[in-house]
Amino acid sequence: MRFCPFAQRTRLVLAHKNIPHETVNVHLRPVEAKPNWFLERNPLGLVPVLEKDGKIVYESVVCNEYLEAMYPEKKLLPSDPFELAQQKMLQERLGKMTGPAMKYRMSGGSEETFSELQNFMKLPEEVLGKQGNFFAGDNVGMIDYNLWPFFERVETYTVIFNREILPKDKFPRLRAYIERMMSLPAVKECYTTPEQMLEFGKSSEGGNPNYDLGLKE
Ligand SMILES: N[C@@H](CCC(=O)N[C@@H](CS)C(=O)NCC(=O)O)C(=O)O
Repeated sequence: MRFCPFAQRTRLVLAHKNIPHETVNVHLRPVEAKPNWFLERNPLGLVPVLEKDGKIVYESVVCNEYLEAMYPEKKLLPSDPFELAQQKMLQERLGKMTGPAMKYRMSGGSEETFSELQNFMKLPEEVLGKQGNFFAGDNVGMIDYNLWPFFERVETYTVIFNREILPKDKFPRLRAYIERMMSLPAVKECYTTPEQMLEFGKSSEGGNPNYDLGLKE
């Protein structure tokens, strides 16, 4: 599903590692119309799902770790066990941005939820001060690709509500980080414009998401 942040995580890793693959998109609504071939591969009925040589892997984090193990070139995870644990813990903490981000979106951009979201974003801003260029350190890592879909969506809210969430004066490191990420080929390849995201969101609210939006015939 082309607008799913979790599927995007895995698409980012496939793109980063230049792994040849075929993408099969799936309509997730109506729920009861999910195709059998999909439910047979993932009984949870969630994207992403990977299939290689008849082996099935689902859950975005599991998919990405599987890809890292199967395609070790252009490494995304540290080999030091403690460093790995630290990055995973950080990903859990920063991933919590989805809570305040969703609240902001659902409230229609209320003042209270705007402050809550901005307050949360002080955490990644502070972390970048210690980590350097990326949350993984000097180079882009798995944590960056796993979190990126959420940052991309927070940027979308700036367009939807016409109010900057991460202004340069308050969030200089995050702004530079977002630019750095946006310059990566994998991020460019998997990017959805705020306008498309907005249009997809509107179609979803009506209960009939336009999963094919932007696709050429
Ligand atoms: N924990 C899962 C979450 C995946 C997920 O929630 N995917 C959504 C699309 S963004 C989905 O497939 N939803 C199915 C549905 O809404 O029925 C992962 O990380 O892969």
